[in-house]
Amino acid sequence: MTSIVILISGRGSNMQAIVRAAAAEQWPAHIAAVISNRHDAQGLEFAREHGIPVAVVSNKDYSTRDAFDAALQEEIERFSPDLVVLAGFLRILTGAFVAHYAGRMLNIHPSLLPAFPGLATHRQALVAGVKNHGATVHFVTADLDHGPIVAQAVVPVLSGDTEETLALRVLEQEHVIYPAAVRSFVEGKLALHNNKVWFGA
Ligand code: NHR
Ligand code: GAR
Repeated sequence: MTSIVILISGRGSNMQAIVRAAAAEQWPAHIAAVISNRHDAQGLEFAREHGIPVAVVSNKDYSTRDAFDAALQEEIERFSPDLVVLAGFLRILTGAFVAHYAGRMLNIHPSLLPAFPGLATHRQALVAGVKNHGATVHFVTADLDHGPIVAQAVVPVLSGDTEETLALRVLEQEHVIYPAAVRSFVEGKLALHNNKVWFGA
């Protein structure tokens, strides 16, 4: 059984998609905890309702990123996870934290990386005038939004799109590719070898 800890900051719809897929498809996995850096994250409610242990480590309680990441790591380690899943988690993580979870931490980013790293990706896409946009699942490395790419989904940018309509089209695809990637990891079909993505049979 692969033990998974999911980190969120808000709505948690990707977390929900993963929790639902794990149950519906009977993955050999256990969602050990959902941890948020914000007390008011909506996703915490869903986790509680589903009997998943929740915890909050508020970045506001720590004066440095190192102190916050140390506290976050301590909380995560209570659940001894094999995999840490960032699902709309909004704090940049320090090199020491990322190194501890090397090869066992995934993120979904709402753009076709390496285009539009950082925040406000849908606005960035509309400003750039790209015809296609999407989402990327990647292993997390110290280099923000530049870790080895696991999966991508492409959606068209349509005339009349706003950040909201575009975000929704991308989010629907996130809910497809993120659970699929996590499933591959728990089935031992996805790993990071020498900083390259390995897919097994
Ligand atoms: N940490 C590392 N080291 N590497 C990555 O690839 C990471 C990461 C932490 C989070 C998610 C990422 C995204 O998918 C992610 C990838 C937050 C910010 C950010 O600027 C940027 C990228 C991502 C997440 N955060 C601000 C900060 O100062 C705070 C913003 C806020 O609190 O609202 O940490 O987009
Ligand atoms: C998702 O679109 C995710 O890709 C994005 O935020 C949304 C979270 O939604 N992540 C980031 O922008 C990370 N910086 P959710 O909380 O409903 O999963």
